[in-house]
Amino acid sequence: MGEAGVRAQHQDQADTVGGEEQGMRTQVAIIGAGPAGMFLAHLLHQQGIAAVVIERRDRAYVEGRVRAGVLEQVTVDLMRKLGLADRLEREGLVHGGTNLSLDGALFRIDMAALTGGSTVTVYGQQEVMRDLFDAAETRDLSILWNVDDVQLHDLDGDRPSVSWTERGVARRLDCEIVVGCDGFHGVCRASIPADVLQTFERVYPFGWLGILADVPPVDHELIYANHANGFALASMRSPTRSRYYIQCALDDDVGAWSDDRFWDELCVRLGPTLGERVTRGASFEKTIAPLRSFVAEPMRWGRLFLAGDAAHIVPPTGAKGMNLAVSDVTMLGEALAEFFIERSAAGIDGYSARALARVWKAERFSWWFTSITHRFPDMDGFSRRLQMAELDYIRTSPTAQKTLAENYVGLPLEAA
Ligand code: RFL
Ligand code: PHB
Repeated sequence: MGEAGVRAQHQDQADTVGGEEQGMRTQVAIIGAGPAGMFLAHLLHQQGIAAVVIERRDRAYVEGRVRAGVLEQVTVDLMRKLGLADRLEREGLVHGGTNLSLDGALFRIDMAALTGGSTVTVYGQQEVMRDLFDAAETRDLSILWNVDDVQLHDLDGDRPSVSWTERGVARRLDCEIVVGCDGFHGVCRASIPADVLQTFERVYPFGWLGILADVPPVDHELIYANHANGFALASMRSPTRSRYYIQCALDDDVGAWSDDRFWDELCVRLGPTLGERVTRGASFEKTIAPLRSFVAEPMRWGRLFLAGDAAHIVPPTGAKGMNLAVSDVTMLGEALAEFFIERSAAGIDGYSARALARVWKAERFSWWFTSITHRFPDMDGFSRRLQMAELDYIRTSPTAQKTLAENYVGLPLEAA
């Protein structure tokens, strides 16, 4: 059956139930239009599988959130496969190396040389979302915005459904599969019974204060800096737009950080040589984000599948969050194609274990990279010297650099 046929069969407006509840039918209901939800919607569309995306906010809100900046090869590959990479090829900044700094002394990790040519690409999550939404309009994907009170039903049978309200009107979507792409604070994870769901968590005793400013970045690559005052990260969005972060207290108030105070502290943490090269300017974004490691297991219950931040959170140090959302839905897309096209449940049955194997490796790397670069409140001289030794070991050992590099560019998506 052609794509149009699938859509006609599954997205017909169905009956009005009880004069109020308007029902629809599709194959896959996707909750959340963040990176996980939108990449999955495009993947399913490419395979001719009908899907509806249900999002609590509007497009401007989702696209406006300043978040990830670094794409792994897995993510770049998926954008290419989906025909979404035109602007990425033109505007993305390909980085073959990254830099670490200890109390101002800088050294470079040549990721490309250490991994046989792998790189990362700096291209903001906002740009990724814009490309996903623009193409969704052109391809006529179904996205419902501004929905309230999403609830999932009958997940343990083979005819689940989703209900919500839209401008006060009750709506319902009957489907075969529900995918929870609704982020850490979404509702889907909570639909898994408490005696099935296991969660694992570390909350870090600090946050990241991040700014955006239209000034040239201090370096053409990223710099992760460990300083006695705390962590700092020099990143970018383009050759004329910088993204900087400094570690701050969890109860810090953004209002207490004037631009001058931010630039002064950033320059201290980057050290005198780099600090002198920092171009200062007015910031147009300034927010504090807490840091957390979190994993929910399993990532599937009945006909519900979790993907992205709905199932796991990493501290941003490893730049893994959005990339993990992409690797989850790449695996889930394959599994759902097997389910709908080949009528085999093998892929969906293996999804949770396959996804979690990669998730836990990214959790380990993000936790480790956070632990060697940040200042912990209870840190004594012993712990500080261990950090210094670890960074010096990385500086001097090609073996240690290789381990860091292969994790940073992203581990391969192993076969199912
Ligand atoms: P998202 O992006 O949170 O999207 C979830 C969507 O679901 C909607 N939603 C609901 N819709 C309907 N009904 C409900 N009840 C709903 N509840 C929620 C939400 O409105 C939202 O639109 O999750 P997703 O798709 O899993 O994507 C995850 C990524 O956004 C996240 O992991 C990254 O931003 C993390 N991250 C980074 N990731 C990287 O790969 N590289 C980076 O360099 C990187 N840097 C970062 C980051 C995250 C940061 N912050 C602020 C947390 C830097 C920072 C500072
Ligand atoms: C970013 O540019 O926002 C960014 C880069 C690297 C990270 C985290 C965030 O590890």
